[in-house]
This record gives sequence, structure tokens and C-alpha cells, in this order.
Amino acid sequence: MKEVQQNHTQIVKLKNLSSKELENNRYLFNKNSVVTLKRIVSKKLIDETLNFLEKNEKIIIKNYIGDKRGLVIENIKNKQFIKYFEYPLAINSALFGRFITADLLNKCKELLEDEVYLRSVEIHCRNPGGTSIPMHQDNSYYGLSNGKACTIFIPLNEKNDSLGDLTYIKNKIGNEYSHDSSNESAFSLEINQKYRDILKRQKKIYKINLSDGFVHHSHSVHYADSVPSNSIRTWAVRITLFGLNEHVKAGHQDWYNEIVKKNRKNARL
Ligand SMILES: O=C(O)CCC(=O)C(=O)O
Ligand SMILES: [Fe+2]
Repeated sequence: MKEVQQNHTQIVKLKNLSSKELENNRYLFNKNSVVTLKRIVSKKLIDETLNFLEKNEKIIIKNYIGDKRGLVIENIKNKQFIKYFEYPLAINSALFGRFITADLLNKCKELLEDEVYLRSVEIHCRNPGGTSIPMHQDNSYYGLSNGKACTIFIPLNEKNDSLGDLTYIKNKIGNEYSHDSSNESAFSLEINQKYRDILKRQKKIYKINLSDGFVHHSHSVHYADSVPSNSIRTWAVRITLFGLNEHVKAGHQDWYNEIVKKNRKNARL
């Protein structure tokens, strides 16, 4: 009898704690469009993933070089490096599938306040001497009516807040900026020049540890500078979830196709 009561008390306590944490995360998510999640992957999984990617990079490039959408590479000093790769699940689901836990999906569901589904899993790389990523909001690409979508960005290296790494700007969910076409490699859209300089001042640096990750909303404003050539290479696993009840705005696809035409040789369709 005594034991049962103790257990009961413990469960209530835990529940209170997690709902407080959740409330705080929801508040920060709505305010900044991004939060950090602690210990969402194990160091063992990170190690295995880095090993796999380093061992298999050449094979991935060889097999997917013709697929302009699925693979974006950078040529640096006559060598080819992956910048984005969209099919990690197709080549090793036993490894990359382990990033998509029920716990992670639940946390994102709570943050978005909607049922979610898996939209994509990608590999991203910041290569020494590599190109920048223009300041953008992901929903300018997705064109979702309510923007209910989020991305879990999981750095695979300890160093992930140096010049050239992904940088977040504080922005409230619901606040969308208009975008112009951009010529950056694989990025066809960027926020209007007139807002960019002001926004850069709202830059927020998050200190995260290896095994933590970011969750950013599709209204999050972010960018990355070009990577200095003396940096270390950094890898990330990027998972995108969409709200189950979302739909693409009328006219978005036609508008986007026009933008892509302007940037045909760089863009991923
Ligand atoms: O490749 C990166 O570092 C960031 C790409 C990005 O904009 C995103 O994950 O939404
Ligand atoms: Fe983005």
C-alpha cells in the first residue's frame, strides 16, 4: 500500500515537471520560432552516423550526382563535398531511422499544437571554404497556409556555433517576411534586402551540447555565412515534420516555379 502511494506521488511530480518544461518551450517557440531540445540523440548514434557518412560520402556522390534535387555538392579545391543529401533514409534506414523517435515526434507535436507527419530527412554539411545560406524562412519554400511545420536540426559535431554555421534570428511565429529570388547555390529565395540588415541585429546564439538539437518553426528566420577555409567541417541531420492539417496556399506553386526558373541552374525543384 505504502509503495503504491509513493509511485503515485512520483508520477504526479514528473508530470508537473514536464508540463512546466513544455509550457516554457511553447512560450519560447512562439516568441523566437526556435527552441533547443536536450539529449534527443545518443552520442553513440552520432558517432555511428559520422563514421557512416565519412566512409560513404564518395559512394553517395557517385550514385546521386545526376539528381540535382536530392544531392547538392560543393567543389572546393578540386574536391567534391556533400552540402545537402535528401535520401539518407533510403540508403540506411536502420541508422537514420533511429533519429525519428516517438519522443521527438511527441515533443514537436506539442510545440506545433497539431498532429504531425514526417516530410523529410536530410543530411546537411557546412564545408570549410563553402558557400553561404541566404537569410530565409522555410515557409517561403513550403507555402503552407498556416506554416505549421517544424524542422529538427541535429548537429553531429561539438563545434556548431562558429562563423559559417546555422544562425537563428529571433522572430515571432506568425510573422512572415516577403522573399525575393536569390542566386545562392540551392537556395532560390531570401528575405527582402530592406529587412535583412535590421534582422541581423536580432541574431541569437544558442549554446547547445552534442546530442542536443534545435527545433525551428517554418517562420523561423535563419541564415549561415560562408564558411572560413580554416574551419572544421560540420555535419547535421535535418528532419522536417508537417502539420497533418496543413495545405499549400493557392497560387504558391506557380509563383515558386517562376522563382525557380530565374535560378534554374542552382535550385532544387
Ligand atoms: O544547411 C543548413 O545549415 C541550414 C539549412 C536550413 O536553412 C534549414 O535547415 O532550414
Ligand atoms: Fe531553412
